[in-house]
Amino acid sequence: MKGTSSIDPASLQMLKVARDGGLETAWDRYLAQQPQCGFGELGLCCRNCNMGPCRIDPFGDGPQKGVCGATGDIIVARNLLRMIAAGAAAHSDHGRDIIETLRGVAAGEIKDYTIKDENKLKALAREFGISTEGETVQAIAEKLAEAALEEFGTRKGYLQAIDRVPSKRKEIWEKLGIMPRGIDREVVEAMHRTHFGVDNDPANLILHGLRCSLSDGWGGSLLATEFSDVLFGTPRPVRGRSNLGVLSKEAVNILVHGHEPILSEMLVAAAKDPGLISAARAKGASGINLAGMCCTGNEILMRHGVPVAGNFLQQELAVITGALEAVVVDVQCIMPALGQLAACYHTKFISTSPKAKFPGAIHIPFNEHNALETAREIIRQAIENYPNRDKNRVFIPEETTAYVAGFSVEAILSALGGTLTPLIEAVKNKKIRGIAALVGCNNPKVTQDYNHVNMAKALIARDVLVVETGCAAIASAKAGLLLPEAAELAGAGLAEVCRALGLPPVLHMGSCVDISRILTVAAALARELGVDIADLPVAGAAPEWMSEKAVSIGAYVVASGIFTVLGTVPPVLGSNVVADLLTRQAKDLVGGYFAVETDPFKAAELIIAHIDAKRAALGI
Ligand code: CUV
Ligand code: SF4
Repeated sequence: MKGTSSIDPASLQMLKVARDGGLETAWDRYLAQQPQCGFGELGLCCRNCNMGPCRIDPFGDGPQKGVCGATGDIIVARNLLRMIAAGAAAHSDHGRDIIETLRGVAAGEIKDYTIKDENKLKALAREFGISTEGETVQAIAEKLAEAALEEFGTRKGYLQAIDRVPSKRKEIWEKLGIMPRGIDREVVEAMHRTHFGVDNDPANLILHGLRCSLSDGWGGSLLATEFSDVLFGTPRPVRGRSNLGVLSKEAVNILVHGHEPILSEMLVAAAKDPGLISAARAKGASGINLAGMCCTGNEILMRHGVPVAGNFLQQELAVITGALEAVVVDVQCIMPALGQLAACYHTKFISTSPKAKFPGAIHIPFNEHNALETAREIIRQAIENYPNRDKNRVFIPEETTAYVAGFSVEAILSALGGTLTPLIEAVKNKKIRGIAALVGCNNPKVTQDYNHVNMAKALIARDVLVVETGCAAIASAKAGLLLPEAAELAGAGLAEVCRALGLPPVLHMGSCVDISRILTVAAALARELGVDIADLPVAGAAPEWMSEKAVSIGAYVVASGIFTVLGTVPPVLGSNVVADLLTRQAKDLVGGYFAVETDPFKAAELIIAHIDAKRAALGI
């Protein structure tokens, strides 16, 4: 859908408010960037050394080599590897912060968090070969945290969670030499290889890109998920509300945006503090209303049913409601535009991470050691700010939609009665045709939520069970697809399964790091069936992706053997060699491969055709 900004009525109303008020959003800035740089779009510019910058003429009239002699193929491959490295680094550094927190809790240095899921702690400890017999929870947690931190620089050969993978998959990775070793090591090696004068073979670069991404999917992201569950609780199905209408006209509104649940969990706790609630009332507010955005929103909606105000492209729109006392952020996917925009209102833009400072933000450093007190201070500042709200400038769209989220692997298993067998049976007898994972961001190149929602609907209508994370899942929440009632939009087979189990046809499995949950289910299904992950009737898609994290995700999903459709074009089309590697040769190498399809209906057809082919090969 070209030329329209969003299919979300709340976004459309807010965009009108923005226009009327002369306020600029990402959509305006996107237009102002037109036409975007053609070299950049194709991946053909290089700034990796100061003989450059260099660019390759895609039409063949101008230079075909950089100053060093690098061809377009080399430049495109190097640029892609750097994108993967940045994405893997972001997820993995997030994972490290969670593990460090667990380590501090276990050592008694961090007092404001507790271990919420001891069963998961013990299960992980066993996975790492740590004995749990007769040990205290504290002692187990300390050893487990140490072992997990080792994963970032481990020299034991490969990452622990690789043992979750079917042996066929391991053999493929070993044969190709892409078994992920240490988590940090693969990112460092990616930066080394793309330094001037190192790796100049496109295929060799891309193979390392796959290895680096695997250290994210089966490493950093997976640890982020598992250790968040240990610390904050493993998600269970929970109901909540979504979209900008969750903001309140009467209450102190605090929006928490970013990624790491270390911050958002503590804000959830502090927002319940009776003292703070009465302080809010003393200022004339009805109470404190905490709402989430993007992935940190997903973390707290999964665990607490906290309302989610929207996905990536709604961060500015939330400010434009004029009803936010504070936007509190940590890391990732936070637009630097927020500072200037917040200054047009009474809204305080509060940054909290030493890693992420923003123009126009008030910085309140948050760390695990002073977590609750800092969370209280942040909320206090928001409360103080409430009288500054200009009621005449408040416009909150009515839109809210209920959702059910919280489908961790454990929750799915318990919905299935403890084993994967009912799911496998439903797939075998074609009530469920296959499974598609829809993940990733919004991007102003795509009408907001148009690809997400239409792809999800097209897939469930054809009996494909859809599992989601990230901003894709929030799009489905807003569209009402995360409700058991949405089974009526599903094909007869899927609808029957959903009704029997009380499940929505689209399962919200969490934040972007929680794509590791999807990998874990896929690996378990493959092991159960005695096949490789690549043999499953399963596919992935990132219909509106924008971030480098999404590039790393796409790479590890493909490297894990899963066909993946991208809904926005990655900057690789400047090289036929690289494009061919990703969309064709990858199939022979790792089983998974990419397709690019910007039309969500055609993308759904690609997935259905892939699933049907896999079913046929399995003889089901
Ligand atoms: Ni981490 S990576 S915009 S919040 S999904 Fe949302 Fe998800 Fe993309 Fe960012
Ligand atoms: Fe140019 Fe080569 Fe330097 Fe890149 S590495 S900027 S292509 S000289």
